[in-house]
Amino acid sequence: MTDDASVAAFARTLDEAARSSATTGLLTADVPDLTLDAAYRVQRAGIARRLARGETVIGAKMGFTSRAKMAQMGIDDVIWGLLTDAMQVEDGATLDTSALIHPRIEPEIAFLIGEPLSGRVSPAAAVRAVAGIAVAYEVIDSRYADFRFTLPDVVADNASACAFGIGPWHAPDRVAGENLGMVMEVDGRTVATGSSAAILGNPVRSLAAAARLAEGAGSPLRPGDIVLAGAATAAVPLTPGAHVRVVAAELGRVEVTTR
Ligand code: OOG
Ligand code: MG
Repeated sequence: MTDDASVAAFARTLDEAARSSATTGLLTADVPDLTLDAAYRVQRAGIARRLARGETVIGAKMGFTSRAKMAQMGIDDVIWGLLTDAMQVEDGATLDTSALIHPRIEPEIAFLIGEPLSGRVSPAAAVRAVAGIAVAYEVIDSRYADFRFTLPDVVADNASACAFGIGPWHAPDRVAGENLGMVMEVDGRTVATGSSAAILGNPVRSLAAAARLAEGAGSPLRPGDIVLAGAATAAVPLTPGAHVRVVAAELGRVEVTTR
């Protein structure tokens, strides 16, 4: 049952779970044959609820673009979710985690789109649409218990999107973005290390995948949009009172403190 009314009801359930800091049951427990297509309709209906509250879409996030994430979550299909302005945390700012369910943080590479981008493009063509590249972190907070879900469930839940922060932008011609060493530290202790090459071999491949998903969704990436290419390592739990720093070779660092 994935008529418009069910899609809207699922979107509402997930949205209310996020807003009340409570997990909700898997959609596939109700609808075992929930298609990916229906799941993306639920995702868009959830975003429409945010837009109705005054938020704006400012880009997209890619999911399961690294083996580390595929292995951690047991899913190996590349997906996307949408980012809104309310999810962005200024570099160095404090994030209040008290209203979150069970947040995790992961190190990412972000792209700033300079030219409209959509459709089946080569990674080289995707790079030509890029105005900037930066180190980033993403805070994910699944609305399902224990971060356990199937592919359609996590797609419907906007790919667990919750919050993100971006370091200083760099010109893409100066930094290629492939094979940059990455480190995530919590309170000065290294909790994850990896390389941007963990993201589909090169994060620009993730950007090309985003262009393909943008075409499927009928919403091309626009100049000024941000694309999070996906985590380079597994995610780690994010607790209150933590200071997290993500560093990428050549791109500098981005930081967040939690309370
Ligand atoms: C889904 C989101 C995956 C990534 O970077 O691979 C993701 C999840 O892990 O809950 O954001
Ligand atoms: Mg991520």
